[in-house]
Amino acid sequence: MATTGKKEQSLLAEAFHARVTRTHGRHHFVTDAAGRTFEAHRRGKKSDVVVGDQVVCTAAQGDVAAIESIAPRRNLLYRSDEWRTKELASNLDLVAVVFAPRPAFNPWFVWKAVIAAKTEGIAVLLIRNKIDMPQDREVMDDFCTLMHKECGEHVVSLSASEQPEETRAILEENFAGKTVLLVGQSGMGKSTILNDLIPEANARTREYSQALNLGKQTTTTTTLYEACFAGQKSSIIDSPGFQEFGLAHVGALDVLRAMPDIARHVEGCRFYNCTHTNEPGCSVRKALEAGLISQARYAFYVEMIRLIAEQKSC
Ligand SMILES: Nc1nc2c(ncn2[C@@H]2O[C@H](COP(=O)(O)OP(=O)(O)OP(=O)(O)O)[C@@H](O)[C@H]2O)c(=O)[nH]1
Ligand SMILES: [Mg+2]
Ligand SMILES: [Zn+2]
Repeated sequence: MATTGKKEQSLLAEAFHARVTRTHGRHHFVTDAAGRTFEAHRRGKKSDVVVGDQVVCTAAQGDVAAIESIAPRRNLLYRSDEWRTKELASNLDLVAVVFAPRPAFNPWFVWKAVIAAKTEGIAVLLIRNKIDMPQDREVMDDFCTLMHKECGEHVVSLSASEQPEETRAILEENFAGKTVLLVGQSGMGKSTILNDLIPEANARTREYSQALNLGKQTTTTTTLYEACFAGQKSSIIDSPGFQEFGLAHVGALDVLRAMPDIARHVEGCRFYNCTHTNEPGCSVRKALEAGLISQARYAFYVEMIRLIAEQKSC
């Protein structure tokens, strides 16, 4: 991403609208409607800028613009634990959750990402990557069937490194006209997917075993890239992988709303405020016993509810 030259900087004298395309500590980068990219600092000491934000900038000192204000966000995807909140990106049309058999398949990560996105009202696409790998094939097949059939999620399967053309065809169709955030654990292939779709991005990718040995992700900053898919302006945001999708900010209703495979059985519970964990006369547990709900999904649900109850009692 090139910053602008001297000539264009004179244009900064006037206030202008732009979108935040990268943040790195207190250094931000914004791109205006004409596609020009500037470094920009937030006015004052605020550190509330997130990739995807629509902002108004003015010229500050030298060749750095000043972010004066942030437009109200349509949505903000974030994760959180007891102590802190980590914003991922804002104003999204789609959260694409990337998972693969290696370095490690973790269904709970995917399920949590789905809850986080749905809590913010953002659509989800599940991307099963590395279908060329033989490991855990059946487990992954069952997982995808469950997510599609029982949870109504849209799942696509691809091999970003081995079949870049097919990957591009599948994803261009799903990403056209949208601002899409790629999320997933480190090494799942997010940056490889980005490079398939936008070769100019030239994002760094790395053998995950190496990456994990070093104990850090290959991608270190969240960055938005613009593209044109199917004749429509589209954006892809690549983000650094992380291991745990903390959901300290969600409530029991958010969890249930994002889990239709459980929620469809709640009618008929004896108690109107049934948590579906241990109450008598619970129709969710009845459905579980009848084999209508996946044991793994139910165990996940119970753990989410337990964590929420634990936070409330603190
Ligand atoms: N076998 C196989 N390997 C893949 C595939 N896609 C990506 N990889 C490899 O997986 C490794 C990790 O890919 P990256 O794209 O760097 O993963 P990432 O999700 O961006 O990782 P972070 O930036 O650390 O979050 C690289 O060695 C890729 O070549 C695939 O479809 N099949
Ligand atoms: Mg990456
Ligand atoms: Zn119940």
